Amino acid sequence: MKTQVGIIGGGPAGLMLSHLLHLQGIDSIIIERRSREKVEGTIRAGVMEQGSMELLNEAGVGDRMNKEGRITDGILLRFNKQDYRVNMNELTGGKRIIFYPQQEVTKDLIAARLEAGGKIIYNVEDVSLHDVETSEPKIRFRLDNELQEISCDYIAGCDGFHGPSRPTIPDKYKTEYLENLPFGWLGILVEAPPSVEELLHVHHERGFVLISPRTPEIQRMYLQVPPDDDIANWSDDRIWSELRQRLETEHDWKLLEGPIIQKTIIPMRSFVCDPMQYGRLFLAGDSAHIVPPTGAKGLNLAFSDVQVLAKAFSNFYNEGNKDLLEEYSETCLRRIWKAQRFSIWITSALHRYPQHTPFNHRMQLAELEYLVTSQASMTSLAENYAGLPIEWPQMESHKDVSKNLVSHK
Ligand code: FAS
Ligand code: PHB
Repeated sequence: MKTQVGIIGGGPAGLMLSHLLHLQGIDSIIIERRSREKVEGTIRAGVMEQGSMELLNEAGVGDRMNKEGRITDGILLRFNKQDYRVNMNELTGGKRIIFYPQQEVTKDLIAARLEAGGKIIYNVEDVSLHDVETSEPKIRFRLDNELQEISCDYIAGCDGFHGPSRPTIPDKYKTEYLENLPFGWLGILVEAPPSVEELLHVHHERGFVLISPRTPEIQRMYLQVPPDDDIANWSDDRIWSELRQRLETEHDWKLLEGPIIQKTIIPMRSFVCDPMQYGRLFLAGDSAHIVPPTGAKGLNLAFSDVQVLAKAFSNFYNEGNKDLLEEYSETCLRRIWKAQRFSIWITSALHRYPQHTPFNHRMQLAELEYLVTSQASMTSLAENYAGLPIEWPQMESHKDVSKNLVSHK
C-alpha cells in the first residue's frame, strides 16, 4: 500500500488528522490495533475547550456535538464547605467549554472518515516503523496473520503513550520529561441526574473530588486516591460515603446518587517528549505528552497538535513550503508546556499531597481564597481552562514575550 501520510493510531488525534488532511486533498491511511467497537467504547475525556469545538465545526464534524453537547460558561470551586463560581465566558471575553464525551467525538470522526471514503484498518498487530530518516518511510504490520506494508512520505505517530512511534526516536535524539504524581483518580460513571450544572472542583482535607455533569442521565465523578490503590478496595458504598464526606457544604446542596456503571483508577502523571519529530516521523497527542486530567487538557492538546500538523502538511503539499513542518515540534511544545504548567498548578492547588504539612494545607487555602477574590487570578484560571491559543510561528502573541523583555543596555 502507498499513501502520503501513514497514521498509526485511530484515536481522536489520528482520526482528526486524517480528516483535516482529507479536507486539504491529502491522502492518508490509519492503522489501529483495536477493533472499531473497542475504540468507540473508550470512556475518557468529557470536556472540550472552545478551540476544539471550533475545530470540529470547521472540519464539518460538529453537528451532533452542537445538538447533544452542553456548553457552559463557568466552573465551580468548593473549599471550606463554600462554593465559588468562575465565569470563564465573562473573564475571557466569550470563551466557553462544552460537555461532549470523547467516545462520541470518536464515533463522529470515524463516521466522517468512512463517509468520505477514508481508509481505517482495524485489528492490526506487530506494528513497526522503518526508514523514518529516509524520504520513503514504511509502516509494517500484521493483519489476519498476513504481513502488510505501507510506504508513505510521512508517518504520524498518533498511537498514544504506549504505542511504537515514540520509541522509534533514538534516545540520543530526544528528551523525555516525566513527573509521576503521588496520587491517582478513582473515576466513576453514574446513572443519575446532574447534582451541579457546571464542573465542580472540590478541595477537602480528605482529598480532591471532581463532579463532571456529562449528560442529563450520566454523571462522571472522580475522587483522589493513593497512586497504587486497588479498585477492589472500593465498594460502591465506600465510594458514596467518601464522596458525601468530601462534598459536605454549609448550604443545602445534595449529591444525587445512582447506580455506578463503571469505575476505574487512573494514574496521574505529566510527561513530555522533546522533540515531537524525527526525520519523517511526527508525534501527536498522547504519544508525545500526558497531562494530569485536572483541567481537562488531554484531548484538547491532541487536537491542537493535529491542527498544527495538518496545516504543516498542507503548506508542504499545496504550496511546497516546509517551514511549518520544520517548526512543528517547537510550535506545539510552546502550548504543551503551558498546558502542563496549568494542569500541575490546578492539581497542586486542589489535591492533598502525602507529604503535606498543616502549613501546606493553609497555603493551599490561601491560594484558593486569593483565586476567588482576585480578578487577575480568576482570569488566569478562566483563560487556561477555556484554552490558550496555538502560538503559530511569526504570530504576534508569540512575539509578546519579547515585547515584555527588559534590555538593560
Ligand atoms: P489515544 O490513546 O486516545 O489513541 C491512541 C490510539 O492508538 C488508540 O486507539 C490505540 O488503540 C492505538 N494504538 C496504540 N498502539 C498501537 C499500535 N501498536 N498500532 C496501532 N494502533 C495503536 N482527558 C481529559 O481531558 N479528561 C479526562 O477525563 C480524561 N480521562 C482519561 C482517562 C484515561 C484512562 C486516559 C488514558 C486518558 C484520559 N484523558 C482524559 C486523556 C485523553 O483524553 C487523551 O488525551 C486522548 O485520548 C489522547 O488522544 P490520542 O492522542 O488520540 O491517544
Ligand atoms: C471529565 O468530564 O472527564 C473531566 C472534566 C474535567 C476535568 C477532567 C475530567 O478537569
